[in-house]
Amino acid sequence: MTDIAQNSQSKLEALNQWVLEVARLTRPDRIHWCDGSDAENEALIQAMQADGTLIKLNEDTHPNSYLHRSHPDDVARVEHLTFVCTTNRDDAGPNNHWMAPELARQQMDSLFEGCMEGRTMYVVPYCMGPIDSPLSRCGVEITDSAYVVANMRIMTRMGAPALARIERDGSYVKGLHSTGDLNPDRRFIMHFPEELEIQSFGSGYGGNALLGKKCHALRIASHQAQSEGWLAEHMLILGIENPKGDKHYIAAAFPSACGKTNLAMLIPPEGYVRDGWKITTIGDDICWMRPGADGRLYAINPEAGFFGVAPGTSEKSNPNALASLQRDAIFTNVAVTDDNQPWWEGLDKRVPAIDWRGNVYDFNAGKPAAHPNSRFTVSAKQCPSYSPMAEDPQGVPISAIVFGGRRASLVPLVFEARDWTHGVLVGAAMGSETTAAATGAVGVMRRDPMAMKPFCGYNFADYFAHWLSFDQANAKLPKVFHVNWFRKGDAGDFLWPGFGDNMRVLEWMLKRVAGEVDSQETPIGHLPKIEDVNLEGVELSQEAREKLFGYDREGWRHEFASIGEYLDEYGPRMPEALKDEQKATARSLG
Ligand code: SAT
Ligand code: MN
Repeated sequence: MTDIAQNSQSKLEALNQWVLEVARLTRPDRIHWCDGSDAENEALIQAMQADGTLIKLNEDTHPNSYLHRSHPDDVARVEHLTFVCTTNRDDAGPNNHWMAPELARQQMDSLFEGCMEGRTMYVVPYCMGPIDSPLSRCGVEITDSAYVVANMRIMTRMGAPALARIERDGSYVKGLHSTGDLNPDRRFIMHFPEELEIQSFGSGYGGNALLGKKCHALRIASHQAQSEGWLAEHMLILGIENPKGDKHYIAAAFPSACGKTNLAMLIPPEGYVRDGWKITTIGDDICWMRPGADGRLYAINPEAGFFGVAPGTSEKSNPNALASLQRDAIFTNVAVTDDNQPWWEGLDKRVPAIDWRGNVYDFNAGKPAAHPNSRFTVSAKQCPSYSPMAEDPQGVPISAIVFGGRRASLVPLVFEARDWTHGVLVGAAMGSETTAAATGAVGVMRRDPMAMKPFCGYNFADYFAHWLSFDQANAKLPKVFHVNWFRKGDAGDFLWPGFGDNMRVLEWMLKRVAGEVDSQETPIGHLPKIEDVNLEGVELSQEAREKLFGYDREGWRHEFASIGEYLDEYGPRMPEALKDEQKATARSLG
């Protein structure tokens, strides 16, 4: 045996040892190493149909597609049960729930003890990002849920190629998951960023259970990125091509269920399509980026699929998503029609027969038929706008970074940050009204810096310092913008049409990137001159024009006082440069 072969064998040996150790603790009946093959997937789907985990949908309208109904108490991420377990509490920061690693391990060991008796333990090797990209990172998820395996196969590069890369790299994130008994009182999502480990117990749902997604690609990866000089962000990535054929890429951060998937798959308004504008999709949720040799930031989408919010997805709001969902999809907690097609609020005018819990749907009860956080899981390759550049190992160069929240009042349609430091403040100060993607009250305004509040694996003060550190002499950083598609008028109606018309805002950003238009200078940043935004074909009331393109000094004065208080919550760790930026803006607001 050559040295290299010995070496690689010993790398997998460590993985074998860990798998056996977990098996000793959890006592499964069987261990299955997933290779990601079609045959394996078919067998899993068969077994899940037999035990009721999956229900086959209408084969004529939705070939090879299935419905999964999760436990009614297990329908969203559980932020209050999600912990970052660093040795020092301050390293996790006030933005995370913290538990001492030793205590967390003890607690999790007692939950995992014997939990897989009678079950199969699946070993799922996966790669986040294109298999051959230097920006990609691997993980192994051990789980007792076949539903998780089927979803991981769509959401990541899962199976044999990932295992081969793990053998080459020698390092990977260890994730251990069990649905346990789905008791919300025995549910925890623990992260050990210093050891690259995740332990999740008691939930089978989305971000709690598909460990490659929020747990690895955001919480663990953000921590890893801080020490390795890159960024792991809650951002979509889209490509935009103008009629001259120039291509730009934009990364945009919005909280969960605020339209990232819709923006990533945007279809431009008619006039734009006629003129030759094109939008392509690289990713809809997560972006890993790092500076390239030319000083620009290069980004990859670590995921291979979409785990999108179903309600509101329609032919009008997102035809590309709908087209992606016509086959080979897994639906979770949607309703079904009488001919067994998946259905959700906002899809069309049909009335479904069965609600998301599996009960006969009572239209008169006034409750939604699909759960507000019901989801579809589908391969990104099925999306008509999916870009082949998403497979490029080098990633795509980012021209603009966009931050956005759901703000009914105050925040205008779009503004541009003065420079990188101001841009970091704009991201740090992001606020948004909460959505159904996490359990808890919906519609409450909270600070959600860079849409990372639930996902940053370390102290936000250090995270902002890390962002600031990219401003180097040779850096060619993207311009930073803030948008708000959700501004409401006095009558409570949305003032901006959104969806495809958001293209008009993206076009203005590109004009700014190219230096083609100037702007209105205000203390909060550069606002567009309304004549520089193409509004041909959109009807905007006087109120809409004023609120979308104006700024309310008095309101912003209050906002900046509240931003200052927010930054102070992080104490002396908060970078001075960011506090200075906040103070300077507050001063210029008078
Ligand atoms: O549940 S997930 O975290 O996977 C989806 C989301 O909340 O964005
Ligand atoms: Mn998300």
